[in-house]
Amino acid sequence: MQSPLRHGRAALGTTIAGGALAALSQAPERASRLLRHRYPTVAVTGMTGVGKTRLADRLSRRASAQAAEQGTADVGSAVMERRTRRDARLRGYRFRVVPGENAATRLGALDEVFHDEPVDGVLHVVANGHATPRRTAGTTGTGVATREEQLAAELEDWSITAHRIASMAVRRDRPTWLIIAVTKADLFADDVEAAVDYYSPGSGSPFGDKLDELRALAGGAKLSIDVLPVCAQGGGKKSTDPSRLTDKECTELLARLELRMAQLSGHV
Ligand SMILES: Nc1nc2c(ncn2[C@@H]2O[C@H](COP(=O)(O)OP(=O)(O)O)[C@@H](O)[C@H]2O)c(=O)[nH]1
Ligand SMILES: [Mg+2]
Repeated sequence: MQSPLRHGRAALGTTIAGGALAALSQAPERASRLLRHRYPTVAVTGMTGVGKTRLADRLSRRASAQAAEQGTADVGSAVMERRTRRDARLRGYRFRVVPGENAATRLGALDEVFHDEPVDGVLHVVANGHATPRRTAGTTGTGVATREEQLAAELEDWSITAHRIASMAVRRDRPTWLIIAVTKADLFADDVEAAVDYYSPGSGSPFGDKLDELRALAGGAKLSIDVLPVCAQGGGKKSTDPSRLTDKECTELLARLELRMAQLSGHV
């Protein structure tokens, strides 16, 4: 007669073997789930010149400041930029910077991040009307556009992106997070609160109304929305001008944004 112990062992062995086989067949799926958990994908959207590349570079600790200072950085990239942030605990983000308007590759990039390989979170970048106008080919000097024109263009750009986010959010079970990053805060240090209000749900502003629409479409439980001021480059080393932000203040804003992203991604 078989001892209960041996029987138990045999059963245990089978279970382990079965478990290992099952694990093996699920390996790719499990690996991708682990990758998504540790390195969630983040779409970085917003119109040309608002500061998407700069912000993604700061968040991924990539040194683009030098390129910008040397004048080699190209405002308004036509291709989707990919950046990965890794921290010491093997957690981070995979950023996908979607080209702004004017780029022929924009629609494909929007399809990719919101449909083909839907992202976990969205960082929509706005600049309170301080987007750097893109130069028209063949001309020199910076392009000109009033702040009102810039805000109108931002709103139009946001309408398109918001619809994509809504359709992605309704298709999935897990919630999607959205952060409106109000960047270049160093340029409007005295008006940061007013700017954040303008970009907030329920504010009654044109942008706020669009956010309310998005929330209604996606369903409140399926979409979390945060609005955070940030700046990707300091307002000056040790600014004594109270209307500008210091490098330190910018770094603090960036840290707050990073903390929120970490919370939303379950990293902390
Ligand atoms: N003052 C200031 N300028 C910024 C900031 N972020 C980006 N810029 C500048 O704005 C311009 C556009 O930035 P970029 O990241 O290329 O915009 P993108 O077209 O959205 O990728 C560049 O000249 C940047 O140096 C910021 O936080 N503060
Ligand atoms: Mg760019």
